[in-house]
Amino acid sequence: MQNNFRSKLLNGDPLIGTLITLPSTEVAEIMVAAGFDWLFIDGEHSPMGPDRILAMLQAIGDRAAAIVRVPGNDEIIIKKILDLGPDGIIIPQVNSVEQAQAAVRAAKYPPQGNRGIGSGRASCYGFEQQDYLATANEKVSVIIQAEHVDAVENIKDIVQVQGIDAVFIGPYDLSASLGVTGQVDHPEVVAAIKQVTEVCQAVDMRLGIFGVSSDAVKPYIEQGHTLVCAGLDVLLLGHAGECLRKELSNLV
Ligand code: 3PY
Ligand code: MG
Repeated sequence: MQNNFRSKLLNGDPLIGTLITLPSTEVAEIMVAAGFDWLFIDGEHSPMGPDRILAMLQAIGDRAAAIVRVPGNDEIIIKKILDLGPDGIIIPQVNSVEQAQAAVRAAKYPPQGNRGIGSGRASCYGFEQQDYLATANEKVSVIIQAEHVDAVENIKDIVQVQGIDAVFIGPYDLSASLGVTGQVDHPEVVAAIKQVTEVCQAVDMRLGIFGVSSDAVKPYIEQGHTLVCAGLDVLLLGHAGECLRKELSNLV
């Protein structure tokens, strides 16, 4: 865990990350070596469960920030993942104030929430228990995803929920909820993202977004999104392999 990811996030520092979906500690190490500020470890759309996520966090150490997307907005899974000691969590599909409140409740120790107390890696297996209990609410980032038309409709109220550090837009699920599945550049998707962006900026809420490439995220960086996640391991590997194969095919 890094001590300063949350303060950088709240400060609006640019944080460039990439999405890790392969359950490979080597891939995590490679992306650390590539110099990303943060790694988005996907517990939602990957085979990774808590055991593998633990290994990923151990491989990353404090050389990059590690943010885990939990598979759902569920207090049992949120506490299990937080006990592994990530720098923060991303909660998918937060579409209402009630869901945002539930996410914060599960992620924060009392009095802000009702996160259960364990003695996992987060607290150095109990050796740093008191210190972790005293500081976790301030150190661990809670990031919710706006990725459904319902979230767009409710965003003005969602951003008022205390304890949310950033809103991370999921353009793909958003496109599906708008009936234009996968068309992340469709005008309706772009308009929905603009609406979320404007509401967040009006209240100084930090913003993030995913895109498959630097071109995909560039317009949003220009609009002030600071928590940027570009590319994903499988596509990076696949594209590099395909390019190499094509170059060689042209020679033979
Ligand atoms: C989406 O585009 O739906 C995402 O969740 C990206 O992380
Ligand atoms: Mg999504």
